[in-house]
Amino acid sequence: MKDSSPQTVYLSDYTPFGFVVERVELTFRLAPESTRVTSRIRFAPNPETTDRTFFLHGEELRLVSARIDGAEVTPDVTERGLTCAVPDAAFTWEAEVEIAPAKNTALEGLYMSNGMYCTQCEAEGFRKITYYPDRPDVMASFDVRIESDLPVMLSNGNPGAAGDGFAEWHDPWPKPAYLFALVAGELEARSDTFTTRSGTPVDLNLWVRPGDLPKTEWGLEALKKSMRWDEEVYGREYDLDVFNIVAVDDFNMGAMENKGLNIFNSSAVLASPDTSTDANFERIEAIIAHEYFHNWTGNRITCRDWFQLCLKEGLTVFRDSQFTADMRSAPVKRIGDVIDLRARQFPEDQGPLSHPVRPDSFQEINNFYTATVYEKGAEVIGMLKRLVGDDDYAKALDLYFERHDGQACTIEDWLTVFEDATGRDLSQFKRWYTQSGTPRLSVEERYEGSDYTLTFRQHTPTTPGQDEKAPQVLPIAVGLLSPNGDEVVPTTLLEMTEAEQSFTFPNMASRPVPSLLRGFSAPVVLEREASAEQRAFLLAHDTDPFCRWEAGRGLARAALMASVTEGAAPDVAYLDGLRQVVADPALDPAFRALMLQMPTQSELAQALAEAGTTPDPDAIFAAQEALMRAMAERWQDLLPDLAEQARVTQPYAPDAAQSGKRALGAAVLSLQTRLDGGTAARAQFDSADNMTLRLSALGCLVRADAADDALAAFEAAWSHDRLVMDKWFGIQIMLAPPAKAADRAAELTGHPAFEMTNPNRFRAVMGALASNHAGFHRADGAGYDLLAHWLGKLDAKNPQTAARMATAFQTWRRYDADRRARMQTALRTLRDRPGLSGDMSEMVGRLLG
Ligand code: 0A1
Ligand code: ZN
Repeated sequence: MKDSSPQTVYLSDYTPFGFVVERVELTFRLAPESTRVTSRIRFAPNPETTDRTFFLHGEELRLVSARIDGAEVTPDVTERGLTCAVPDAAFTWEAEVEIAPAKNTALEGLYMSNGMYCTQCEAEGFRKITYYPDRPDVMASFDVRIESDLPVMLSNGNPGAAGDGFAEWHDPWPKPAYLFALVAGELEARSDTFTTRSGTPVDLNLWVRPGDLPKTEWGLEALKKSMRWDEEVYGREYDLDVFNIVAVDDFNMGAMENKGLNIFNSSAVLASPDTSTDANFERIEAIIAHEYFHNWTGNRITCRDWFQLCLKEGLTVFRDSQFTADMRSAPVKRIGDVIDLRARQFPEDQGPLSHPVRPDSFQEINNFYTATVYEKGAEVIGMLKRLVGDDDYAKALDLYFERHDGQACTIEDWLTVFEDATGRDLSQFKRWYTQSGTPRLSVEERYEGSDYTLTFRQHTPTTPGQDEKAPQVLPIAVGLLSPNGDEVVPTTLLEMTEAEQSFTFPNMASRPVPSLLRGFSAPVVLEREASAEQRAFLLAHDTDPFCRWEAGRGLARAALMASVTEGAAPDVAYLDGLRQVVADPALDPAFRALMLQMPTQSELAQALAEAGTTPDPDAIFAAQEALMRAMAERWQDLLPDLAEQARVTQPYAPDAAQSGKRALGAAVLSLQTRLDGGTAARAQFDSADNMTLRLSALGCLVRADAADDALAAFEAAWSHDRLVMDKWFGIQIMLAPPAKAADRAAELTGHPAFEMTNPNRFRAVMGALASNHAGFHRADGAGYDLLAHWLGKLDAKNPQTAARMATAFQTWRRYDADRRARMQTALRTLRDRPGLSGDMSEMVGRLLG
């Protein structure tokens, strides 16, 4: 483990490495406690610099021997790497190291999961495998030989010689070390072939432990769809003879785009109707696409340094959302993405962890795989596309691939491509990459003569380390509706560049109703004092699905806030307006299900804090329950009809049409449970023939505190399946009545199947607690103490996952003095633990500010 005083690295300090790597040859002799790795690396002086310091990263390695051009050398070895005197000209470095994959619980570098060997090298895991310049701008082709008695041995690139006890792999595409991968184990594959549009056949394999083969069909289909889509939409073809995917049970993140050998968290690739929900199927399709798309946006063109992470991640998330929009419903995908952005990125950008999409300093890069880099990074690309238009976006992307293939690039390179392809000056737009915080946008309307004028003001509150904020380029998509509901001005893109700016629409016969920020055209908080009538009007008439949904969401938020702050009764006008939309059989059931989804308790807490009211988690929970109950009571006559509309009669398929119906059905069942205490939910639980229906019913029962029998039956039926048991652990905490959530989580840490070293299981318990808003924020601090205690324990074994989960505390400043003090104490106790990791120490330090 690294020491707890990591150093801060600055973007402005970038310098190239003094050597280029011409070739890497690696041999692995696998053994759980003592794997031997020998490396033979050809270095040559880098003509771009005169600095010839020869420093190779290396951590937790036992150096057995080192040679330069065949002669033994004795390098200077520290905890972080080695230095050595080297010749002035090209030379060959050879080293042998010993590592212990079986002892690696951090899941970075080479480790073991269920008896199989696997690797995770992004961002800085390769240095735990051998000594190497472990930085993304050092790219090389790799030859790998694996020796073991395991039947399957895989690495990047194309297969070479293989025989009894060994397998060789050759990757012709120069790559940084973070894309290196190795897998060995008793695995079986579902296989297929994909023929690229230029006619080259590619062998596809999805490798799993033998019992998991029935869960591989969906993943492989998703891979083929992704390969075809990238050819059709971006003109990108695959570039090796094989594409291997491996499912691994112990994995810190969702998946990893290693060249030609993607490694997946089994939860992000394995699916079957009986064990996975519709949401799981959709997520798997998206993650397979995401990792596959990285082959061009990340692998063929990579990042110069880790500050440029959004170069590959923002673009690849943007590409995978386009893919999902094409495969499923574009408006439903967009609304889902906005819900997610507001739930995860907005709190980050408005709290102590706020950082620019391209950070300019960090201590531990693992802590910067954030919603800001990924999701806001994707929003920035969406804005760029909106501003330049679809054709110029396509031109710019073609130029990007042509100009930078095989290179390690920066955000400057990316923006220059857009400037060159479109003739636009993007210097102001670049602020989206360098300025942190969520811009707030307010608007005033004026109607004079026949001129209708919208005046916008933008302002970004200060964020840690950034006191001054400059105006950003905001693409604001606007439509105007006449009072009778007709659209009089179709979607028009206003380009705002000033702190305050007006846009006039002449010749308006009557005062229109504006539909603002259509499609959520910029990731801002729209501060708009729309009246309930205006919102209800937009809910009924807006042609833009996002704005229509947003109008309903705004009404729900206002009703809930009034209930929390003034004890107002549930807003009947809102319920009746919503009913019109929800009952409309012409509308997509998935869209109607989204309309029925209430603002989250955390979102309400944020909105209250912004309005100057200290949020009370119990009051928020109670208000939400009261509104749902009122809705259920007022719509009693409608619910059976809605349930019928949501019924699927065909055999199960995880497609958009069926999933939409089941999502609507789940929302209806949740209302029904408020009326019958769980009778309908129990009936659905018992008769369900797929996991989506079973789990939504179980969730209703848990929320009604009537799930004991169902939970026992579920456990008895599924104790053999880890992924299903993660659902079982999670749901009974996530949806537990708030007073019980922390106790339930504590109790489940004593369950024989609770394994803290498995990130999925740890998240199923502790992540679920953090997501039960009122449960986590229980007034006596039990939720805080439990989470902090377990984060401390996990930190000693797996700092990366532990530190990520500490983000649950990022909103601590919102709450009342008592809760604040309890959260601070929990964080300080965590901070003061002996041997705290660098990851966690950076995180807690930033959280406490
Ligand atoms: N690059 C992968 C996810 C990933 C990110 C960070 C990791 O370790 C710090 C590992 C994997 C992706 O975007 O899918
Ligand atoms: Zn990615």
